[in-house]
Amino acid sequence: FRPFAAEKMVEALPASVKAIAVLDRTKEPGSLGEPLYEDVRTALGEVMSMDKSKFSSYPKVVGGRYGLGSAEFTPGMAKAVLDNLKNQSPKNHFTIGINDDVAFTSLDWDNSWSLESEKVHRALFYGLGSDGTVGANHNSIRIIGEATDNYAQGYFVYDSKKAGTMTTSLLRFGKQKIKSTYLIHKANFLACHKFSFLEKYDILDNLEQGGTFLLAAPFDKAHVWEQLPKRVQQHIIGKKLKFYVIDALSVAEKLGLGGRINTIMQTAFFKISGIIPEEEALKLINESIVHSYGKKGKEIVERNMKAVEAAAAHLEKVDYPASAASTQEMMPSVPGTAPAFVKDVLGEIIAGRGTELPVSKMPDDGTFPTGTTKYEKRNIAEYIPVWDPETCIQCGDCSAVCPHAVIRLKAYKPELLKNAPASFKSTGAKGKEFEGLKFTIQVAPEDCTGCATCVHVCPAFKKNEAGEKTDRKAINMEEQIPLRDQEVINWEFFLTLPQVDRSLLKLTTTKGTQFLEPLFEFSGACAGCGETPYVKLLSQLFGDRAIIANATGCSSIYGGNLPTTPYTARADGRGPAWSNSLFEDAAEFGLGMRLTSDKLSEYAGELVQRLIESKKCSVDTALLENIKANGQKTWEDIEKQRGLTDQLKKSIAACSCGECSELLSLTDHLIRRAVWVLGGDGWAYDIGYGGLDHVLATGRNVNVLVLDTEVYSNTGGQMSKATPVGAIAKFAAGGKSLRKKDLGLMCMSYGYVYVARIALGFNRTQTIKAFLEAESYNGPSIIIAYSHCINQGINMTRGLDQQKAAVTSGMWPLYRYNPELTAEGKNPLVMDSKEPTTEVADYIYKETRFKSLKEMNPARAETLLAQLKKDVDMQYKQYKYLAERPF
Ligand SMILES: Cc1ncc(C[n+]2csc(CCOP(=O)(O)OP(=O)(O)O)c2C)c(N)n1
Ligand code: SF4
Ligand code: SF4
Ligand code: SF4
Repeated sequence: FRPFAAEKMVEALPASVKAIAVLDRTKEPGSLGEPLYEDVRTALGEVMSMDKSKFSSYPKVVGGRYGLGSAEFTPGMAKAVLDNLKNQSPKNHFTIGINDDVAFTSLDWDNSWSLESEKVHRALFYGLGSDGTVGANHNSIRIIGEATDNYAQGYFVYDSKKAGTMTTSLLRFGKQKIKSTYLIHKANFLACHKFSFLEKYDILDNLEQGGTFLLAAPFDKAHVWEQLPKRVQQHIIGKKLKFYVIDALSVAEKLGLGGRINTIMQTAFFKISGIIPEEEALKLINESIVHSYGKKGKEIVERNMKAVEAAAAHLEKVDYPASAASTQEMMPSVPGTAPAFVKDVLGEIIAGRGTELPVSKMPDDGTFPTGTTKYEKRNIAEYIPVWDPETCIQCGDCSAVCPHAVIRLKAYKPELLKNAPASFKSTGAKGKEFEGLKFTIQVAPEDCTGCATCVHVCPAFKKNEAGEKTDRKAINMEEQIPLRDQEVINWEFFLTLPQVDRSLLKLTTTKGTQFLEPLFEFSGACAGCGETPYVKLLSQLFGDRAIIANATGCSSIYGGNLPTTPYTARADGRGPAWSNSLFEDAAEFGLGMRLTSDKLSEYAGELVQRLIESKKCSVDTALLENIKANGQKTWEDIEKQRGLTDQLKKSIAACSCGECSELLSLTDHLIRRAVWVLGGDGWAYDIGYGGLDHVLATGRNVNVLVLDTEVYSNTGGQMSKATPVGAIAKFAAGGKSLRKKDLGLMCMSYGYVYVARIALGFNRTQTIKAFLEAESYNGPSIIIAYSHCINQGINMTRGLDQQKAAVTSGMWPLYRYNPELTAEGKNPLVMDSKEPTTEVADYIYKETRFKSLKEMNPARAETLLAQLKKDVDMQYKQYKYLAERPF
């Protein structure tokens, strides 16, 4: 609004104006008012002082804040602002849209006050993140807007969780222009694309009397009614809704569409709503399928067209009784056992009522507790893994690859089973170190995303009576709903079992690491995400003393999206400290953490030394000497240091000398910390590269983990310098033509940076080794981790197969470059993968990002494949040469 044309603004105001309310979406604490309010007042004052005004007296002018934090601004709020102006002394510096019960600045408003026209169709669609609902509604708007004389409007609300979250599509259609720039509060059509939403969200509250309700459910019209919570039945009966059901998921699965029920639900919507004659609507949907999926290949187009036919055949109208007999109540958004803050604040935000929370409920300093994803209980999996103890070989692979830390193992004393629930499974623990112990693999049923990665990777097949291998494994996906109640009880019991003593574990093995408690759990990443297993492993190995600087990207979103965070703490409260600064400055942010931590521990060490030397207070000198002498090289040493510092805390708390008082706030800094910087390839290869390079060059002990999805994943798949030749990405619509940057090689050139390239899907032991070496190296280290991702267009259950194929085809060679080896006269570069044994084409053409280029432009795809093969060959020779160089 600046430069602000003062005279023009005043000129535009009619002479009859008596009062003005200036609304600003800004909060400028400390100023007299928000910027626009100040400019309006100054403009009026200046014009009036020049006697140029048409007003006889200075109008009343008040200012207020609205829409902060993207809060809604509704007709009811606009009315409240105008009503305020009518008062003799209107409230100034007000807020609208929040309930300010601390400074009492807010105006009251009536949410039910509506300006909606009865002639406008208002439709609400509740979808599951990444089920395609939003994309389908984009198409519906286009179809209706282009094929009819209706005006069309669409708005989409989604939170930042990548999967399993609710997306809301708000669509308006009508013959008259649509000017409503606010959400739909009462719709005449409502579709719920995920049955479990009905248990958690009171969505039918948003449907008006006589409206139409379309539900995707795993039940037919004869059985769906009895599965509904009482509140839902009451809405349907009370509002006399027209109720339709469709088992969209089964239809999609039979057609090979997985969980993508969008086309089916879109067809059902057109069939019921009658906005366009059915035959024409089906034709237009089919055309839009070609438009949307053409680039993804013929097969996907055909499957979706079959889905259109199937939808029309499977849609059923439900007749329902006159009274609600269900005994099922709606589920609370968080369990009743959750801490008060989680129930009163986080639970309300999770339930979608966050904007109704009064200001007094917000934490004074803005900090939110960690370890809160465990209260969300999202129940998004249709199927969950079920363990077969007899078949299991206890390898730990399922747990290692689970992107959501849902499947866990414990070994424990048999007597602890005394109070176990009847359905709790256990068997004898395998391995010498666990002799005499029992072993259990347990799934958190309500936190599982149903990605089936664990089942796919499980190497143990059940044998039949003849001793032949069957297609059943040691874990198998089974329907979640019938298992839920029983497994919730089993999970809760499992949590009461103690963690395995870390000193018993071989931490260089997959199995060993998987007994460690993950301190990163149930994140909102996409089901089957390739990034999160690395973050989880990091949290298992070093979480109790890690400080994490996170670049913006998927990892910052699933790492800390309000209101919950997956970073958690072990029973004694120790867990990772985590923060996200910006996209571009994560390395520098992490370096700052390192320098601060080092400075504080150096100072704490100085104080310990001073106490040793001065002998003036009663602190035990032997204790101080032990603390000083502990090099904290091993985990045991670190735990010992924790015990010693606990003793020290008690001892110095009783002393009032200057050193002791100062040391009291610094004792935690006597414990060795692991600083980790996390981010994606967009950050590390491109936008944050300058900072990353600078930080590595400082030689300080900072560990970097690059989660390389080969695109900017969080923002929908833009090309980065990590994108390989031949892959289609945003900004590389014709397939990338230039070679992937070799970030690892660039970092190796320093000679004093530890560098590793890893792929969990190919070699888990090498992955673990790289983490342990990087952390123990007293200098900068960088690990570049192949991370499969939905943006690559793959079957996410088989993401680890793609990781493996990337390595065996030579596209992603594995290595570790450890500068410490040079001191021993050895070559620092160790190759962990061999000469390519499989074809590049076999790897890439399982991914839509490469496949679609082949379909769109076969000649270019062939040229780029030839180039890719040449690059792969050269890359292998280059690494082989470096790894075999005499030292
Ligand atoms: C300076 C800046 N530019 C753009 C963005 C928007 N943005 C947020 S995350 C992201 C992509 C991150 O990609 P990447 O680093 O590869 O991580 P990934 O999401 O793949 O894990 C972008 C472009 C931003 N936050 N800051
Ligand atoms: S199905 Fe996916 S989320 Fe569930 S336990 Fe297996 S790997 Fe974890
Ligand atoms: S991957 Fe299979 S065999 Fe291995 S521990 Fe898990 S269930 Fe058992
Ligand atoms: S990295 Fe890919 S798969 Fe993982 S959360 Fe981001 S978009 Fe989803």
